[in-house]
Amino acid sequence: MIDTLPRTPLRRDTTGLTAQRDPRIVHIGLGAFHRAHQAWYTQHANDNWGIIAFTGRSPHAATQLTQQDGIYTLVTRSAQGDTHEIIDTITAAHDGNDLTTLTAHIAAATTAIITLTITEAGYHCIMGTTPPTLNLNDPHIDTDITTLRTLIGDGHTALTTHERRTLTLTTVPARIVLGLAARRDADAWPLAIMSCDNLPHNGAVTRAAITTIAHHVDPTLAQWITDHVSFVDSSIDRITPRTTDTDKRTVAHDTGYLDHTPVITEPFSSWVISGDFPAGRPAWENAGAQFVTDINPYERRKLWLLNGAHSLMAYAGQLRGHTTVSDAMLDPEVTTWINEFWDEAARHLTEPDLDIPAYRVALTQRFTNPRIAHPLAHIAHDGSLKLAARAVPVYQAEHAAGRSGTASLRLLAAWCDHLVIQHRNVIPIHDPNADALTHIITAHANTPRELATTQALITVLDPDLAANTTALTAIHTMRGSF
Ligand code: CS2
Repeated sequence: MIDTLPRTPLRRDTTGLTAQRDPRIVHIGLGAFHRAHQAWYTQHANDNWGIIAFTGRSPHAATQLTQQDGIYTLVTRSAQGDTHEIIDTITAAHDGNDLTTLTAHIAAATTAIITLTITEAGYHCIMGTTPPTLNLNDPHIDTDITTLRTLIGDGHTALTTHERRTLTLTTVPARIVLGLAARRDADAWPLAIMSCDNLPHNGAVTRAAITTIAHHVDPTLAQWITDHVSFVDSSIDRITPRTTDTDKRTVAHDTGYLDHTPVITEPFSSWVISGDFPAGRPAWENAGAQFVTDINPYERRKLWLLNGAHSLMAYAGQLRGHTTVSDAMLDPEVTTWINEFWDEAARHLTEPDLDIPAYRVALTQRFTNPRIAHPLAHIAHDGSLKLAARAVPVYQAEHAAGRSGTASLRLLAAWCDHLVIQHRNVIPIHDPNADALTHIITAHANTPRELATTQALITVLDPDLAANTTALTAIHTMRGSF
């Protein structure tokens, strides 16, 4: 339908953009969130840094963006209306499977920072362990370590260029290890790697994933990484639902440009960063980024209050027939559960700078923006990882303080019910632990509401929690109450 609109193609020459940028950031995970967040901050840092972006899961994103010279429209959508801005910080977009190009850019002396938006699952770490641990039982990691050994490790053989080119690595941490090996060989400067994913201690998780793989391939490389790479923590925030075809038509209509890949986002945005950038960084503070020494309180506030409420709506809200965040917010039962969950979380977010009352008011406004159609089905993905960061720590803090943590456990009860209903409706479970979860539901097909089913599902999320009889009984009792 968009093709019926006679519009000027969105290209650098048609928009008159002439900015020359220094592409000193390599980004992996070219999705809408990166383009609404880090690319926007880099543009508003006003110091001409550019980004070479690689796709995470959908190579198509690179093709689309390349056809538009890397530029796109960012639509900031408030309850009152839309504003449009052309973002031009992405100087090149590549398929993340193109290991030759990725390796060359990671090794380039000009590269100062690698940023990541690869989702919680992309790190292949076991959630909730301190320190974070790479899941070495993950078959993708196992295969990638074997492949890397043929490329850079002790088992290195003289592969032909063709042989090297045909090898694949499916995990992002392994791809980065390959790039860092080339950087070491090129004697390039230290650099920073910064995760922009919703994980607690995301810098430490990234470090664990990358250095553990390197260690299993070539311990001297692991040491080089320890000495030369700074793993930066960041807490990121900007609600950015997927762009729909209707959005594309509206953008073409409103701007006069035919943009095949615009991004729709909310007015609010936040980026809290902690760590060193040994080869420099854009002045992101010019765009409002906050640099702090202790990121933990900010990280917890975001993960528990925003993401926790999102997950609650994704499970309980969908069970009650809602499809978007703003729909679910119109349901008083759902908002009561959110507020109860926020009360529990807020008891453990006591640093005065966090200003929890104002944060809660702002969140309510953001969630109720009726013009942002944020689908709950998408937020519901990867629950076994997300809830480990969003609900379990709040329960643990409540439990340690001698309280029941009922509101946090309700989230887990809603997740169990959601999984059973998905399976019943023949909707595949989207989760890195989907096989285990599906197996449990199938094995308990005649007794989906038995305590044993609840226990088996919660074991996938957190075995210690599943062994806590009081918590398990509370979760089980709340099942079926949505
Ligand atoms: C959401 C997040 O899909 C999800 O899990 O909770 O993507 C959320 O929209 C962002 O973290 C907002 O910054």
